[in-house]
Amino acid sequence: REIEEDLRAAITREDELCVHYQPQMDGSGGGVIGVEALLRWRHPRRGSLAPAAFVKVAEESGLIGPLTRRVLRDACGVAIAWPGLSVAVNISPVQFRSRTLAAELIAIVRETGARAQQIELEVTESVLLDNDEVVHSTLSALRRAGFRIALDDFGTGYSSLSYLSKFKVDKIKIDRSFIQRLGEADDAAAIVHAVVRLGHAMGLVVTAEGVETGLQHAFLKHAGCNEMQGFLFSEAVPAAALRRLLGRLE
Ligand code: G
Ligand code: G
Ligand code: MN
Ligand code: NA
Repeated sequence: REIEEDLRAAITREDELCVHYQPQMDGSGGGVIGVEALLRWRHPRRGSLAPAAFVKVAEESGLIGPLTRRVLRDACGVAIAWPGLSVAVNISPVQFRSRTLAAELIAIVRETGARAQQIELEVTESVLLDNDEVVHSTLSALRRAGFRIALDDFGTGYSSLSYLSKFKVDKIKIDRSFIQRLGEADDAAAIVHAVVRLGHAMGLVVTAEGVETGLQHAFLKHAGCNEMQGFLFSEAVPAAALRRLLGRLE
């Protein structure tokens, strides 16, 4: 496939793939506590591509590993430049089939000189559904190395919830579909309240994604949500623009 060939080439180049960073805010208004790394591809002919257009191709063609290593290296640079921030990196469920994932990620952090304690790995619920020994040992090895684990898009998978007691994670990120329906549908408010309580009862940090309005922000703050991320605060920006953005959000 054409896009696969282009992606293979882009990974070896400096200028096409770039990592943008979206700030994550302290829920009670204490400013920026972290950023999430989000990949962008400036395709020579197709223009700027969002991950939705190429992450699946990367997963199917074995390129997701090299792509993630590149994102993590960049993220480690940001972590070193901003010692007070946590830096989140998305890991594809496909990558958990590899027995060498933990060792690879640990090696990159060591090479760059970043601290794993500053890096958060975002994984989706589907990863934990395969209650399998590889996933279990990978997640334990990563946590032992100091990485924090966040459950991304929480509530959209087949949430059996039993996995929450089988796998130790640090954070849940409530999917933006629930946040977007706050104020429109009573069930969304009930679900958000329940997830915040569930998370806190299990000693987890609870983040809301896709916060776009002041009303959503106020609701989430009142509900006790610990962290928030969304266009209300900022979209993802290039690392070079972070200094100015963080200054503005202080
Ligand atoms: O960045 P957007 O704004 O379009 O992201 C869309 C989706 O792509 C999200 O689900 C996000 O988790 C995923 N995504 C963004 N960057 C990466 C990445 O570096 N690796 C993986 N596996 N997914 C990513
Ligand atoms: O699945 P993942 O959480 O990693 O997705 C991050 C995606 O969400 C990125 O595509 C990012 O651009 C997008 N995003 C971030 N904030 C908002 C928001 O406030 N509203 C919407 N609609 N999308 C957002
Ligand atoms: Mn994410
Ligand atoms: Na998400």
